[in-house]
Amino acid sequence: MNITSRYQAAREVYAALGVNTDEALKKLDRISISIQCWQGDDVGGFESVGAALTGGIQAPGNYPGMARTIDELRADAEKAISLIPGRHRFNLHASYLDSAGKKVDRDTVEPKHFQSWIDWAKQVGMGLDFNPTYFSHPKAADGFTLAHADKSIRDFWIRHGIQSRKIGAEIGRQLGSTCATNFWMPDGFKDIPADRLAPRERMADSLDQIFATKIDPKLNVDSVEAKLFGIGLESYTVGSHEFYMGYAVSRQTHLTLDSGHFHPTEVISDKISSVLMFCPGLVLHVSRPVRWDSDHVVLLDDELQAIGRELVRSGKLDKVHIGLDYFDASINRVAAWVVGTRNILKSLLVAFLEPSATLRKAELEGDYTVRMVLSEELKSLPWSAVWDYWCETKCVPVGPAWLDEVKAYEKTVLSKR
Ligand code: RNT
Ligand code: ZN
Repeated sequence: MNITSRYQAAREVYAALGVNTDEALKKLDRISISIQCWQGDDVGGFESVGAALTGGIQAPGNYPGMARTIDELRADAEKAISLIPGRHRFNLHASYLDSAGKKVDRDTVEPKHFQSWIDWAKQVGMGLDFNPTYFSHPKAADGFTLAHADKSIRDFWIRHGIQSRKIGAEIGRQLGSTCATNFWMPDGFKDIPADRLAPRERMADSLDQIFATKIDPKLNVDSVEAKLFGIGLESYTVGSHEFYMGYAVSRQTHLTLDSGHFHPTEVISDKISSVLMFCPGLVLHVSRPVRWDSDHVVLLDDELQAIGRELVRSGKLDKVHIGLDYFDASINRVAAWVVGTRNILKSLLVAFLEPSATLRKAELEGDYTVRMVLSEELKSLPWSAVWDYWCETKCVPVGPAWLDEVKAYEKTVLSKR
């Protein structure tokens, strides 16, 4: 059976449950995933002084072919997006600036250092998102940035935050698409602090200074990202979940939920509805923790499907910026981008194909048997026929065929690096 006939058969199966597959695909068409630049080069970036990766994050592995220049990273990203259905976004870190070889410190980054990225984004038809970089820098070497006890170091990082929002706003203006600027600071202690409060007060004060200037939310929205702990910062992280939930709600910023930033059995899927009730918007860093915040490639596992369902069921997708955050250096980096992005899209498709009204009705009527049995039956419905059809209509390879293209690219391009 060809792809279209398989799709037509699947359409009937879903129609019998009251689900319109054409409508589901229209909704999927509107989804943009923010693809993390840092998967392409193991969070290296392009500052002229190459600093080691710090901040309690790691990209273990040494798979050959890592992008070493901006041109290589863009070429790799273009290869990846050619294999991903739909129109997406690219998520930049400040350390990926294009300063034409000149040393530009973090507190003096400007929109002009990202102009070539904006031009590239226009050319490939993607939106951009942004992140100030509060790690891999001498002024972050002792584990503190915006919460540092030394005012001069705090001020340096405050200037970085202020500049980063200007870059975000300029990106949003030139591309005509809101830039989500995400603030994650690693600040914390390896060992038990004597004072848990003062660094948090300093962090809130620094952020207040950074966010003091209002920016049109059509151009740029600010988000803050919490974390449980980082490597070498096991005892105390200033920006914990409670800290940022409180901060984001009281200041009405967006909140970023990263799947790897909670206790090992704690999941972000259950947090989405609450954040959407109290914050103006939500940024997701979809990742996959394996025993710790290991940033493994996103797989189509139970939690990813739960995230997809919660996003769709919320009815507030317009308030959510879905981004990916993993960096695996042990496999082909282009393949890592493609498989993770296709997986989050698959999870959203499955969610769009859910007969949610029927499930809610069963729940309201107390018929938990129907709720459970129907949910189980949905797992084996032919959603993959709908997915394949979508890939074909978007002119990207169907099924595992995309891997052949990545392998050919590895042979002709990556292996020559
Ligand atoms: C670190 C955070 C942060 C980074 C990126 C590179 O734990 O998840 O979002 O991964 O900014
Ligand atoms: Zn993250």
